[in-house]
Amino acid sequence: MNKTFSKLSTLVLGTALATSFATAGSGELEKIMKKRGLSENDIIRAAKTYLPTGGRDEFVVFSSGGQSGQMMVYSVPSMKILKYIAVFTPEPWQGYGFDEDSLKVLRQGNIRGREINWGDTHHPALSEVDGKYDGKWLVINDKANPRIGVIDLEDFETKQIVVNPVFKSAHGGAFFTQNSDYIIEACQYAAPFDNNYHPIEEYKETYRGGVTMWKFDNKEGRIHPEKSFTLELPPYMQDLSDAGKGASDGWGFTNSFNTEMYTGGIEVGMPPFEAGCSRFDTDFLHVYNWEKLAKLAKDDKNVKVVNGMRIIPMSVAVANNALFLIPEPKSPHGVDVSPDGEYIVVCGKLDTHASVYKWSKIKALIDAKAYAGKDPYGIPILDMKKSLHGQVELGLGPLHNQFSNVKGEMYTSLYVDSQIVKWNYLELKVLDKENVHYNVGHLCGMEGKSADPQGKYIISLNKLAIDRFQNVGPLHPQNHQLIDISGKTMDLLYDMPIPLGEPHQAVAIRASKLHPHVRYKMGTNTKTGKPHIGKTLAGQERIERDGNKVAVYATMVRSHINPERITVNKGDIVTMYITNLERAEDETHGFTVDNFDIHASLEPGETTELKFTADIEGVFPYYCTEFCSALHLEMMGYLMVKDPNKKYTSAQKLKMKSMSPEELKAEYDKTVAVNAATDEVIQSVVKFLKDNGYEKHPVIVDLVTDALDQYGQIKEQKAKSDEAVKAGDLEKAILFENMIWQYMVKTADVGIRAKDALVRLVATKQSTSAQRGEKAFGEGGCSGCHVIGKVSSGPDLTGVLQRHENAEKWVNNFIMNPEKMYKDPYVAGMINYFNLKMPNQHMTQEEITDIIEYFKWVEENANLF
Ligand code: CUK
Ligand code: CUA
Repeated sequence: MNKTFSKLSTLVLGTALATSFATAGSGELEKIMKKRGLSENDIIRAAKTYLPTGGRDEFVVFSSGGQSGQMMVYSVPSMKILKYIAVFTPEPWQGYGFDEDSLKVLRQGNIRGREINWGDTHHPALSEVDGKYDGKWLVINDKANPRIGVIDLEDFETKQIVVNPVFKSAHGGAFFTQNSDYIIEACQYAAPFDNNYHPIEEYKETYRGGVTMWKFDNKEGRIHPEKSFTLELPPYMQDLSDAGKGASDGWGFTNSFNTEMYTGGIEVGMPPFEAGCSRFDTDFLHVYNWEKLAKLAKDDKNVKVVNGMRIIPMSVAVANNALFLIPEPKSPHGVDVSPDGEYIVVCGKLDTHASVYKWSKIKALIDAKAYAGKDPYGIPILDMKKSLHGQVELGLGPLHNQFSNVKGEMYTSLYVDSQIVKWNYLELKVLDKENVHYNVGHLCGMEGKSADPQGKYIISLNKLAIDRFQNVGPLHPQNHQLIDISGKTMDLLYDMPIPLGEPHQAVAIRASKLHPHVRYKMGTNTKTGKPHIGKTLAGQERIERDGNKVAVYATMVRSHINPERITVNKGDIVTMYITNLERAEDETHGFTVDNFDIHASLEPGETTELKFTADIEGVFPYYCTEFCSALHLEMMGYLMVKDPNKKYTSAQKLKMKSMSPEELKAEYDKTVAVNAATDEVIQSVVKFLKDNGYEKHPVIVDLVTDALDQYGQIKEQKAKSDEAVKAGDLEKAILFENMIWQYMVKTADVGIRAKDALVRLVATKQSTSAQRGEKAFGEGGCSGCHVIGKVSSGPDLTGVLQRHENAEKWVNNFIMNPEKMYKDPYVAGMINYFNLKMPNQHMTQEEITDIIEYFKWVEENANLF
């Protein structure tokens, strides 16, 4: 009832808004709405999510990439996908796994000597200080191969992968403790800790669950496996976890879904796993004091070491009052700790309720040793009722939770109902429900699992898309839906197909908390952050040979690779160290040698190592794979592999007609003249930049510095050219003059980019009317003869409002009825000069008014044209 009313009021408001737009916009908005069948609410939703060109969003989301083994970065509310981050799977664009340095990171994820080239990522987590995101590190688990990847948010690159040596899968991670001291990872599928065969009949005796507490250094951003430990747990299929915070800091919570310890066996006539796993009414929430366990783990007498992992046996944890169980509704999924750490919410996916546990009640039972019993492994059980704050019926298939900025308010996904439910966990009542499409798993609030949730939006991470998008074959994308939660009731704003893998969970952070850099210190190994052993500066390029090992120290800068020819013997092992010498933002070069399955992406300042065996004979072009400048295609060289055991006969030299000295002289003069003309253009751009105070804008200064860098190379080339002229070698001089031209083109390329950027920064803002006027000017036919800032087939209109008495009226009348003014002496003069009559473009009065507004804007910014 409430909801219908509010939706109705949005509609009314929407109509009013659209009407006012429509009046202002000469009915254009109305026309578009009609043509595209859009409702007023659609327009409001579009406005809430639209990001004008060049704009920035408020939040950045890091989403798991599911079976792709990668991560996805997008921004909210516009839902623009910004990047895929390579983590567990080779990724060619970033060169991940195709250059030696990233391959080293990828291969840290080998398991028992085997290469693993994919991952099943589920739960990303952001590093925290006092339970709040600090924007420094991002980690994610791989369920299929028990691993955690660590990503540096300074450059959004994976820096470390650690393998859990005792788990065989890892689902219940990654979750940071509130000051990022540890990362929680629970195993899910119980299995023996060792690597031996154990018959399934000995499941209860030899299969184990567990929680690994990975020690994390928040300064350096690395996991330290030697300082980490694992808490042994019964084979209950531990599912998700969360770290306590505030009141419950120092504790961890992990739920489970097979306390029956059922082991299936369809093939021997047993009912399937799913039947036996959900026989009991309750499973167990595991509650453990990780802070105490961390201290215990330091002492050898408390641990047994398996595959190098320090394991605290259940008996030790129990003897030290550090491990407890509480019944929870059967087959739960999410367990989530409230922002203040006082409430722990568990959703049973086979139960319609959410159970809200209260930490102070749990703690009191623990302190009083008031146990309701013990499980078969001797772990004390706390009474469920006495631990609960209460339960609420939410709907079918509640899974995961997120908190909002309003105290007591939270959001839960309902898998079976395909809904998001908003409810109050303090007052235990449901507030609102919103349909999603379809079957939501996790949901993502803005910093919604931190101690400082921001509210505003919820993203529903739906498993299915069914009918929502263009059919792209039987494998559908998933569907992330953005929901506005700023009002009393929720409103679904936007659908985003996910073209990568099933993203189980995503985390969102305020964009203002992220400070990634745009370039590296020259010669950096980006995977270690230290200077690369192959760092090569300009002038240090070389090829070194040691037996059959060839080391190439190369550089890349617009638009050449140095060296440009590499000749090796078949069978040589070639190592290439390449440094991108650029300082300019976004001047990435890519590098590959055709047919050798290697690729690197070199960001400004980065050095990378590439390695291959030249095991096939032939000629192989290598080239830059990023369109980095106007001379990008020319950024190439040749790898020539010759067989040392073969005799090669040289090809017959072609007799080419050589140029006469006069022809050479003519070409030389022409090249020099072209350079002089190009230089004039450059100088005019430089003058424009200086006149408009470019030094005041750091982004432009960067571009200008880069342009002048290129320009600075010309002197040396000119000297070489002059030297060649003196030596009588005009052919060589022409080549050097051409090189000068290349540098000029590159200078102009960046210079003009700087000019355009500067114009945008310094021009006054266009009014909506002027914007429409510019459009009408372009579409109405005016631009066919008039170019602003230039005389073309018609006069330049800059200053047109200065040229006439009562100019606005004059221009208005002239556009409206040009024929009537052909006799006006000024107009007659123009007709005579251009040999053209201004035609009647049949503009409306509104369009003409807008065009005059545009002319005013042109006039204000006349110096920029
Ligand atoms: S899980 Cu997939 S919907 Cu791995 Cu967190 Cu719940
Ligand atoms: Cu460098 Cu293309």
